Amino acid sequence: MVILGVGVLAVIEAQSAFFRANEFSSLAAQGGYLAGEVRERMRGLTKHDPVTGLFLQSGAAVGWGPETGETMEADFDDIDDYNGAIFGGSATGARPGPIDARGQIILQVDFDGNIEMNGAAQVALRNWIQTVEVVKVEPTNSATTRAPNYERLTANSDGPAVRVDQLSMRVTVIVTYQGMDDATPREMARLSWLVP
Ligand SMILES: [Ca+2]
Repeated sequence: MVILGVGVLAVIEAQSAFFRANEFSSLAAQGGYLAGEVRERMRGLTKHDPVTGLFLQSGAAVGWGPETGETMEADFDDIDDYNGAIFGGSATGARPGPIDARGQIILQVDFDGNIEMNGAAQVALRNWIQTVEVVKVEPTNSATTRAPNYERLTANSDGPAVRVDQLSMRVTVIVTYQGMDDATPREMARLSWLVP
């Protein structure tokens, strides 16, 4: 009886471990997909606003983040607009999401392929959040981050002269998942790239 008991336990344990590993790999794949969608969405954008750019006024950076009137994600037209953007979830300041490469909200679909509805409204994909971080970095050393208003008018040991809008940018998309059994969000994907 003892041996049988151990055997059954072992089988249950093995199945549980398989389920966890399987769950993790499918969540990681989904996380990677959601991160890639944001990168696709941001592909081809200029670093700073195509009309007003990024400039200094009394030492402060003007043009970092969305410009006046750029309230919806669909209005975002440069990379710095996305800094701090959250797509999905209910945190303060969060936008509808998660979003795909066209900026459309990804919908919750059941096993039969039907879009879940809440009355007449389509329900967005649950439990997933995309967060975007944008920082300025040194063109010759992307590990060195700089404040939005940083510029260097003459070359020195830090590098060549760069005006406020001439630094490189590092964009990071962090994708988290929080299922019913998760006390806190789990980071499932983190995708970073440089914009020279
Ligand atoms: Ca803009």
